[in-house]
Amino acid sequence: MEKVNSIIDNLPMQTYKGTSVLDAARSVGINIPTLCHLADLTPEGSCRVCVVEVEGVRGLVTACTYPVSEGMIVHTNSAAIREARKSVVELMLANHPQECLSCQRNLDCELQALASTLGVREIKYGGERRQFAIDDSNPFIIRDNNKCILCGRCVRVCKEVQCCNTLDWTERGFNTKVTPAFDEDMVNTSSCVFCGTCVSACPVGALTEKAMNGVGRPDKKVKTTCPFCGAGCNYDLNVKDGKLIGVTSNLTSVVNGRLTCVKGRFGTDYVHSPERLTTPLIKKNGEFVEASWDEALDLISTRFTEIKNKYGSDALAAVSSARCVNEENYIMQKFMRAVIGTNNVDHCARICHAPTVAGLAASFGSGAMTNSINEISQCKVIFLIGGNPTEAHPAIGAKMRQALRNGAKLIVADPRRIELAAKSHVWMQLTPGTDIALINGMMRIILKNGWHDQEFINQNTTDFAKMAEVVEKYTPEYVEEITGVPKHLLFEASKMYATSERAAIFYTLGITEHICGTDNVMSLANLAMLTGNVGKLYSGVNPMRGQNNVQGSCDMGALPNVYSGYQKVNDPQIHAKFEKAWGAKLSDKIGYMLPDMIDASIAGKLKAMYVMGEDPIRSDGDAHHVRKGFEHLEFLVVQNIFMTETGKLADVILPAASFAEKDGTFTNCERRVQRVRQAIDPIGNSRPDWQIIRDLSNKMGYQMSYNDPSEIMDEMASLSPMFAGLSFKRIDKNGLQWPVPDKEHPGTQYLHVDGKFTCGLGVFKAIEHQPPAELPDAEYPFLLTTGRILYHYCITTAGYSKQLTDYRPEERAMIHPDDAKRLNIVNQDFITVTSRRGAVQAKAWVTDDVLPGGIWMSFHYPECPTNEITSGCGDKVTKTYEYKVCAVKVAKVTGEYF
Ligand SMILES: Nc1nc2c(c(=O)[nH]1)N[C@H]1C(S)=C(S)[C@@H](COP(=O)(O)OP(=O)(O)OC[C@H]3O[C@@H](n4cnc5c(=O)[nH]c(N)nc54)[C@H](O)[C@@H]3O)O[C@H]1N2
Ligand SMILES: Nc1nc2c(c(=O)[nH]1)N[C@H]1C(S)=C(S)[C@@H](COP(=O)(O)OP(=O)(O)OC[C@H]3O[C@@H](n4cnc5c(=O)[nH]c(N)nc54)[C@H](O)[C@@H]3O)O[C@H]1N2
Ligand SMILES: [Mo]
Repeated sequence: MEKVNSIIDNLPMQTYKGTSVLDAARSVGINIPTLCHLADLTPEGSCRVCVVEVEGVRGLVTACTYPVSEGMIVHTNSAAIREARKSVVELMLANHPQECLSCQRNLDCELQALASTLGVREIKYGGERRQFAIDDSNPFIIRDNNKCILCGRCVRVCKEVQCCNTLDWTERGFNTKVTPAFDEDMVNTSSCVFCGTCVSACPVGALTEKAMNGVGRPDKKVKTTCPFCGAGCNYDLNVKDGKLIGVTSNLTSVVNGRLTCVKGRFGTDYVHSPERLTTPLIKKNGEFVEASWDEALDLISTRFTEIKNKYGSDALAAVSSARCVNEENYIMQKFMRAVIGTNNVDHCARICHAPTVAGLAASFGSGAMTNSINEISQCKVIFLIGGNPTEAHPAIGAKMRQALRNGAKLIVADPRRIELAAKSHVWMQLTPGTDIALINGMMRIILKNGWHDQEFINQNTTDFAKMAEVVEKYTPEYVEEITGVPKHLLFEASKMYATSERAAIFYTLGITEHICGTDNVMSLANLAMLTGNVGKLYSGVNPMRGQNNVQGSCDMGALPNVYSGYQKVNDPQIHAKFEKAWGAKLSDKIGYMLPDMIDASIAGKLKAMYVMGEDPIRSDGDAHHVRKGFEHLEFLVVQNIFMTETGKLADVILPAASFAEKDGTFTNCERRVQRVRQAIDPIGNSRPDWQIIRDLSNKMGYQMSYNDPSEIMDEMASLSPMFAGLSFKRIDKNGLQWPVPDKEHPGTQYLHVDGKFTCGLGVFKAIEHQPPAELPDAEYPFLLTTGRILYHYCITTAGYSKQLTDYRPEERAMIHPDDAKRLNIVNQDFITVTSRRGAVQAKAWVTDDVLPGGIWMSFHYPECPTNEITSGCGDKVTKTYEYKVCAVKVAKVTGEYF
């Protein structure tokens, strides 16, 4: 890029051509004030506060929009400039309410600060006050247009960052204002997702967080990693008097910048829910009674030891937690392995992305997202299959919309018209459970048209011929018959994906939660290898991992077959290494997977369980069966921040501290290990999970002496080659993306560089279509699919966020208008959805976003325990439940709602 020389306030400088005067000045520490400009938005020059003088140019120019050029001489602080800025601010203040003291932004207002810097003391102009109605129609944001200075930052944030286009200008002249379409309340506009990013951009008190109004300024802000999804956004927890009062953007966040979603910004109020567990509980005569930590841990230590001595180590099992920090997962698996002596440890990856771990490991040698979140907005072609990031990974969804703004092409394969399907170039509305046929069909078209990358295939892969042979029978006609996707759409999608120089695949549970989940994942790996779309920027196979730390729980070895860093428990050398390091006798027998634990308990082989941060009775498929498994146990310990359905069956409840109350790290879906920082003291008598496990271990006679989670990470890094370079110090600022093999390694933005796969050659798999375990029939004619909505999160936590629950209080089951009509169901009617395993009731949401014959429900609401009807069948390889398909019947509730 060409460089130019200029002089700003007598300072000679060299900058890139095209740099604005504002940026050039800032780069050498000259601060030009502005109210409408933000570094991450397109400059607009609307507030005119940043005016400067350019020699040879008449009048003043706005520094944020004026580019530097060769030989330019700029003055930024002359008397004339100061006077001009003062007038601008005086005019703004003239029709701005004079209630600074009662304004939420008092002392944090850019207009107030600027007025003070410019020495504006009195308001010269007798301006008219505007009389707009205040919009507080929603639980999250208050919009007060009277305070708006029309800088347009919120409009641009909404357009350019969240890409929702909710806010825009309406009216003209004095009445100009920023509103949602048709000047509606925010709650009545369908496009607002309450991400609150506009609030982060507002320089004054026109947009504020409802919950933070009247609370006063925070005592401190603590940067941390969000506890909801696996995108790994960072932000500041605002703390006052030892309590969280809200969340604000932290612009140094690598993944998300100022962007947040509604849960991150407004949902962490669960931390202070009155329902939090605050003291250990021991069940006596069927009732929980409060106990001291010593009593509770002594009892667990005694019972675990008895059961181990009586039935053997494998009669005990633990469920670790993808909501807990890495360090807690590491010591949980160490506890089970070194203290109890079993590999029976697993966690919710089993019922989520286990097929990703297994499938990508088999195809590429490494079971994680190949590329990075910040590449997304620059992608040329995105193929989104079986994932709904708008609601499940909102920061990623926003980056996909940014890509669309930048001209990217988007292909979506989803049975529902999700938000991104509506915005896509090709939407393949396939029948659930038919992805292999779809991908095989795409590969056949690509091969027939010669769009594959033969060189990449020859150099970097093996078993191509076997795959190509199987694919041959997946003609467009055959694929249309299986998937319902018209031939021309399959062709368009194949062409778009394969003929672009680079294309990236993103997927989630629509791929993994099937009896053929691992095969589905390997099919996507086939497609990427066939077209050479892996091992370079803006490409790859990218599973969006679900829970905040599900990547980390897997990495830390909370799995029955591997230690931290995916080191196999049955590899003699690894086994010997860990026995030596931990000074314990370890088992080399692969442990139970989560669904096996349930079956083993029913079969009388498993006698005790320790469940940390998971609620299997609500979250696992076929809940009745799961409950039976827990009922059969002799002893159950549940460690959680709330009482859960599984907790109700426990013998001992241990109250844990939430993410806001402890230090540690979470690993997001792009393999980035980031800090979680303690902002407040543990609530009540609760304790961080790592301390609880450490203390229990010490009671059981195995010494653990960690004083800080960083010591746990150091031990983990010393034993796990792929994480050897990690330490709290190194990840402090931006985190690090693994592999990080040594202390100097900068981390890895994308995997398998230049087609050099972790496993050597990438492996093509020959995969045939496999129908789901349970398909609709005459008795159960509907196909039920389950998943997520934006405003709720899995089962427990978001339910304790008052703000989120107020907004979306109940389950709504999607049903197609044709079916609804036939069954005499109208929107908001109560319906019963019944499967072979049970029945639940919910309100109907009549919409053609679902296919005829399809029902779509979430599993978020305790009043509607969806998993009482889902199937208990699972993926052949990893046992991940087939949550995405089962057969149900539907009826309008005519009698009592149960
Ligand atoms: N708001 C919110 N966000 C969350 C969570 C939450 O509970 N709430 N949970 C987190 C967790 S744990 C996870 S794992 C992720 C999950 O994130 P996602 O997997 O994106 O979420 P889902 O809604 O379960 O399913 C995604 C999509 O798969 C589609 N689908 C269903 N069956 C099929 C199929 O057979 N083929 C194809 N191609 N598509 C299909 C559904 O229509 C749905 O739109 O979200 C994380 N983020
Ligand atoms: N029908 C249907 N069912 C599904 C799915 C689906 O798509 N459809 N998806 C599945 C998927 S992908 C997943 S990941 C699972 C999720 O299933 P779960 O993991 O059971 O879901 P969560 O509600 O996130 O449970 C986490 C628990 O951790 C607790 N918790 C939060 N923070 C902490 C902490 O710091 N310490 C401790 N000790 N506890 C904490 C919460 O209170 C909560 O009870 O659900 C699965 N179930
Ligand atoms: Mo998940």
